[in-house]
Amino acid sequence: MRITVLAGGVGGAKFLQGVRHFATSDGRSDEVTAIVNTGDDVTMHGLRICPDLDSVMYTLGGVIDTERGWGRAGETWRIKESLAEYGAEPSWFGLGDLDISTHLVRTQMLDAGYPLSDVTAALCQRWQPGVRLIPMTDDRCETHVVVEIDGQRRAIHFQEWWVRYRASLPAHAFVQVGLDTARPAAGLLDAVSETDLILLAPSNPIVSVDTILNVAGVRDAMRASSAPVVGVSPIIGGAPVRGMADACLPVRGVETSADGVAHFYGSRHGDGVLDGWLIHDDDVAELDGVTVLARDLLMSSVEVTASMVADALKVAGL
Ligand code: FO1
Repeated sequence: MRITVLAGGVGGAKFLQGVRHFATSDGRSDEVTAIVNTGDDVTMHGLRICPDLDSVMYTLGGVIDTERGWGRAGETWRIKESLAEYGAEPSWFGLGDLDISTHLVRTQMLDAGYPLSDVTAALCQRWQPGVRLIPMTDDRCETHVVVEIDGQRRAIHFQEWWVRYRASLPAHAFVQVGLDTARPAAGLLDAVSETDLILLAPSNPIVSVDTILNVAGVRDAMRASSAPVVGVSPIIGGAPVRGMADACLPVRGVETSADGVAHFYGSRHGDGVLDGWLIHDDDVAELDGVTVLARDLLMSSVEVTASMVADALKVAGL
């Protein structure tokens, strides 16, 4: 079986660990492809940084700092300290010494003309994630957030809003610079049309999953695919499992609930993408034409997360 997952960073990476476990357990040898959000990408200190791709790659490669959820385990910060001594900005964003090697290789390859999808494949040669990682686009596309600072309305990079301000500045809008001309990365549309099951990871619905869906042709390819689409709710008991999705959902008028997110993704029978929706035991959701299943959605172990994939198959009638 071929399984394609749309994913963001930390939550997406954890979910993919369970998908990979499912795909390799009980004698299975399913092929897993992850289509990863690149709207969080940014250039700092001349280096191209792809936080979601790296969180997925490091997590599946077994070298993530599990406490932070980003960057390498056993990291040191000598370069960050040295940059601070120069007064080099931004000082609010930390690049670890080990992590910088990834950004150096990526930046060199991009500068040499390789597309991000090839660069990602090359980096994955090193970490062997066991899942094919495809960035949503090879084109530059970066999420910005419209906020008010000192009475002035300004658009700042998503990383500045998320990391520097901890999403505490009220967001008026998200603007995805470059998204209107971004084309799906090589292999992406095939991974959607030539698959048996599509999963929406419990990632941030607005700045991760919807960003991927909004790359030209992706939503249409999902709606046209013969593979069922099953989403996993990132909201448990009315709050995001992790991250600060509740700072993003209201910006797009979405209620922070399993039902609100289900309606945001929409049913494939309407103008949305979902055939199935997994929600947590205590939550409720109802959407015409979408099979809803309530179960434990806390990713407490890879086995529990893998059992979500088994339930997604049931919901999809596979
Ligand atoms: N998150 C932080 O909270 N502080 C940081 O200094 C920081 C640095 C960083 C460097 C590389 C990288 O790949 C990720 C990094 N992150 C950092 C995490 C990340 O930027 C965000 O959590 C995501 O973009 C939101 O999904």
